[in-house]
Amino acid sequence: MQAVMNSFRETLANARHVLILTGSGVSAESGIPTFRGPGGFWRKYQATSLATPEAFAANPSLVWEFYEYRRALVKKVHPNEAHRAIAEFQERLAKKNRRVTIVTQNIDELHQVAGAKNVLELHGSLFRTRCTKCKIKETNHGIPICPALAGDISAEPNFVSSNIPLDELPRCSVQSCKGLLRPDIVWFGEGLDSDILDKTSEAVETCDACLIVGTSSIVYPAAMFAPQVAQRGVPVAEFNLETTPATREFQYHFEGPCTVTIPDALADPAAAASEED
Ligand code: BV8
Ligand code: ZN
Repeated sequence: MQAVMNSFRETLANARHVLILTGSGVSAESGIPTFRGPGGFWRKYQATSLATPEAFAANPSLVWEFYEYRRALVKKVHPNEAHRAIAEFQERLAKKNRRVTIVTQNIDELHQVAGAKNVLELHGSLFRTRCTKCKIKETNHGIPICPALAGDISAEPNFVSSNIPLDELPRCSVQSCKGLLRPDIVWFGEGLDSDILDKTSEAVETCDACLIVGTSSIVYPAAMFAPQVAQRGVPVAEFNLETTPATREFQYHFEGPCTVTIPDALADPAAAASEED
């Protein structure tokens, strides 16, 4: 294993533009449940059944309770060794005029909290809202996001919904609008932001090394990018607890918790060399 890791580290040492794609597995050890692990449920719902425009239209209170629960949870946790190693790697390469593009499926902003720059959020963020009426997008880190969503939001399986009246859910701050806000998050069946997709495609086309970290590679179009890099003949390394439907596409697969494997892969060769002296 170490010889294989050394060969991948060698690839990174010469790379001019590294693409790092992450999924919920990179935040798992910070205490945020992944989608397909045991934590993929909230109350009696599959997370993915609430992450849809239909669910929001049918019961906006329930969907806001789901997202406020996750906003409050994320505010209580911290980036882990994998987030930090990725941010430090990006900073170190930037000093040598080499690029590291970070593309995440996560909406927890933990890469940014760890210091990563220009993170491309394929599926949006828990801390941005979009007005369903005037479409204005606003950053919002407030907990609770509105008085009606204050207090401990239950995750108890039998707790159905607080049925918060529409006018007490988050509303647009534009006086003449006051429209109902939604999380600025890409739900199933919704298109991704075209500017984010363009920047991601540019990185897929131009990178000369790629890491894919903590994703089951099930959700599209996010699952398509790393295989596209591999098809260009560029080395791709998958970091996961297990193999995935995409593993066979990649040159490397490093099995284990990413808080162990990612710091090992991204460690500064100069620091390692000076330690040996
Ligand atoms: C679109 C925000 C069209 C919401 C998310 C049938 C076939 C193929 C595709 C489809 C289909 N039916 C429908 C589709 C399309 C659909 C899709 O792909 N569905 C899947 C389920 C089949 N995609 C869409 O709907 C997308 N939009 O196609 O629109 C369109 C186009 C133009 C115009 C209009 C419409 C939109 C998808 C985005 C949905 N939003 N997130 C929210 O978060 O609430 S997706 C959400 O789920 C995440 O963002 C992420 O993308 C996905 C979860 O996946 P992972 O991150 O991989 O997490 P998971 O739990 O699955 O895996 C964790 C991994 O980490 C595991 O492998 C585990 O082993 C590993 N791990 C765990 N711990 C660790 C670890 N690894 C290392 N260390 C550890 N410690
Ligand atoms: Zn508005």
